[in-house]
Amino acid sequence: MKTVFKRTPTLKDCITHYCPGCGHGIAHRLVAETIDELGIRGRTIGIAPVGCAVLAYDYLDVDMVEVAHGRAPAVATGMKRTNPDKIIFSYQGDGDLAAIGTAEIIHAAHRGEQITVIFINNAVFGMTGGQMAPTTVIGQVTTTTQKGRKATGQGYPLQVSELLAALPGAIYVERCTLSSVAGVRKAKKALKHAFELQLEGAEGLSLVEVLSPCPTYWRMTPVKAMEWIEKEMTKVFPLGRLRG
Ligand SMILES: Cc1ncc(C[n+]2csc(CCOP(=O)(O)OP(=O)(O)O)c2C)c(N)n1
Ligand code: SF4
Ligand SMILES: [Mg+2]
Repeated sequence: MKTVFKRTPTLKDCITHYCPGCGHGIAHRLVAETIDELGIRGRTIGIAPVGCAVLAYDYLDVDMVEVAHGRAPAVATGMKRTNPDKIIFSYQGDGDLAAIGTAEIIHAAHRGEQITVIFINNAVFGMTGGQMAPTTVIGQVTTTTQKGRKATGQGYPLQVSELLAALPGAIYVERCTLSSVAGVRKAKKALKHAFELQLEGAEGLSLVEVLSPCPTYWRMTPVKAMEWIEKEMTKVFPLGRLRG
C-alpha cells in the first residue's frame, strides 16, 4: 500500500490535550511541516505561549522556551539578536498577542525585529474559560459577554494585523484561516513564506494570523465552528495579504 499522508518528524508522536475540533492541532502540524520542508529543525527556536497552546513544546520537536503571557515578541527579540543564525518564531493566541502583549508585538514590529510570529486568532481567551478577547466580534456570546459583545462599553474587535501592516518594520503580514482545505493550504504557504523571509535574512518582522476554531467556548460543534469562521469571523477579519 502507498503511504499518502504521514506525521512530519517535527510533530511529536503523542496525543495532544486539545479539545476535539480545536485549530491549534492543525496549526501545529503546519508549523512542523514548514520547519521540516525548509530543513531548519536543528536551528529553529520557538517561543511557546500562555494559553491553550502552552504545551506546544511537548508537541513540536524543536528547542522551545516558555515565556510569560504576552512577552513572546520581547523574548524572541533577545533570542534573535543574540543568535542571529537561528530561526526564531513565536506562537501566540489572541489573548496573548492582542490583549496583554499588545505593546510587545507593536514595538517588535516597529523595530523591525527579524522574527516570525504565528498569531492564532480564535476570538476568545480559550484556556481561562472562553472570556471576551479584544478580537471577539460584535454580538459574539462569551462567558463575559453573555448578551453578546457590544461596542459600547466593550469596544470593537481589534484588527491587530491591519495595525501592524501599517508599520514599515513589519515586512510581511497575512491573514489566513483553518476553516477549509483551501484555507489550510494557503495558511501553510503563508507560514512557509514567513519563515523563508527570516531564513533569507530579510530585515523585518513577518506575521501570519490564523483564524482558528475554538468549538468548546464558541459552544458549537467542530463543523459549525468552521462555518462560523467563514460566515462571521472573516467579515471582521478579512483574509489575505496585508503587507509584503
Ligand atoms: C500575566 C498573566 N495574566 C493572565 C494569565 C491568565 N491567562 C492564562 S491563558 C490566558 C488567555 C489565553 O488566551 P489566548 O492567548 O487567546 O489563547 P487561547 O487559549 O485562546 O489559545 C490568560 C488570561 C496569565 N497566565 N498570566
Ligand atoms: S478551549 Fe478552545 S482553544 Fe482551547 S483547546 Fe479547547 S477548543 Fe482549543
Ligand atoms: Mg484565543
